[in-house]
Amino acid sequence: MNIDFSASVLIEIDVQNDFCPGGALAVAQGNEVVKPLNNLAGLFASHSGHVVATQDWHPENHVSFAASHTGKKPGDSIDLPETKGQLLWPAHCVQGSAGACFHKELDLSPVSLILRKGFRESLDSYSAFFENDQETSTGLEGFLKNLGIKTVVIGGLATDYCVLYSALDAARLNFHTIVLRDAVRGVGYPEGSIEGAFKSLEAADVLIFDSKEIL
Ligand code: VGL
Ligand code: ZN
Repeated sequence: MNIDFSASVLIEIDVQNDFCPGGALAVAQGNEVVKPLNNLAGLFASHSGHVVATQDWHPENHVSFAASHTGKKPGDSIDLPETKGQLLWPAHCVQGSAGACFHKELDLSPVSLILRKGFRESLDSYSAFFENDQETSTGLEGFLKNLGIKTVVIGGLATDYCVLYSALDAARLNFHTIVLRDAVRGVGYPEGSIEGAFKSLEAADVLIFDSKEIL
């Protein structure tokens, strides 16, 4: 796969302690995305200078936390004014907490932009581009288009939530979009969600590659 690195960005989604083993919303082998992402980040930084890292960044009483709703537990879902069927999670990535910090081995030196999302109390954000109302922009589209970026390469956590929705939005916004199979791991809830995510990505013409294939 020949990528024009000068017009490409690597987006590292939510490589945070709470999504790694031992964290509040642990993704199995979540820590294993760090190595392939570090390997690629240096390459992107030296060619285009563009590596973005996103950080899930919730207030303590965030609407996506089961504990914010009486009688609800993680895994339940509720209808919100802007988001029907919002899944509820254990409290995670609380602003300023250790769980919200990036995995300590994630190399942040090549990262040019750290983008925080999900920081409004009553709105969740899976995608790096739009919050879950699918209208409120994070500003990332404008940032990338201003830089002349044409290709978006995505890795990180979790395959079936923030990676999935970020990649679907990137494709919809007409970026050439690639998800790195070896640099993503998924939550796997509800059952089949990871396989379902790969199917949705393929249906949206998102390419799925091994990081080796673009090195
Ligand atoms: C995520 C669930 C809740 C993710 C974030 O990063 O995929 N998943 N918040
Ligand atoms: Zn979250």
